[in-house]
Amino acid sequence: MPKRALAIVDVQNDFLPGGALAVPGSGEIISVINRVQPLFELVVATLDWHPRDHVSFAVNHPGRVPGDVITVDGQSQVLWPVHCVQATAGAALADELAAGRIARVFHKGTDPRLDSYSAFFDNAHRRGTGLGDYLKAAGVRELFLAGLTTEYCVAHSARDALWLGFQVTVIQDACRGIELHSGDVAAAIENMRAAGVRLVNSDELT
Ligand code: VGL
Ligand code: ZN
Repeated sequence: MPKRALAIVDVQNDFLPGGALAVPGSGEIISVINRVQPLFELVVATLDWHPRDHVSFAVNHPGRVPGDVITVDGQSQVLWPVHCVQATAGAALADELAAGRIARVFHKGTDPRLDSYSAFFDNAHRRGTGLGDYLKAAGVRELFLAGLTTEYCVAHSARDALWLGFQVTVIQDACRGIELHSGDVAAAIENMRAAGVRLVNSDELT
């Protein structure tokens, strides 16, 4: 049987209720993620891990507000509130997330000039996080994704994982989206499905 891994994407305080970039319903996914972790031979996690001068923070662009979209070095960049600043409480994994089975944590979004939604590569596909090589070295063929946010980090990670040759499944009830614009989450799910991502609910997993 090919080895199955679960990647827990960005389940960090700033994306949870009360956080700097709180994602609606995000508190509900933690118990789901904790419940499914034992079904996987390997569990990894990612952390959005930005320097304070990060390009994605609206405050670093005078006159801009969160939700604005700008172009930086040819890359389209959505602007966000300050979130997941390296080594702050907001960037820490959620307290209630069971962390004992997480074999390794991968950091992303660390380049001040370039954002990284995907767990594998920055948005310009210039540098890898090490996750792809790590999973391949561990013999992983199937990657399952859970976490935040459905239409940004989960969707971009799913796309890159397919590109790297993994079979990819998104556990839908273990993810939540920002829905900056209404319909964004549904569109991301349809794009993933069309690209070859399998979408399941946690109760379908064995
Ligand atoms: C994310 C917006 C900004 C995510 C990260 O984890 O989906 N979204 N930074
Ligand atoms: Zn971010």
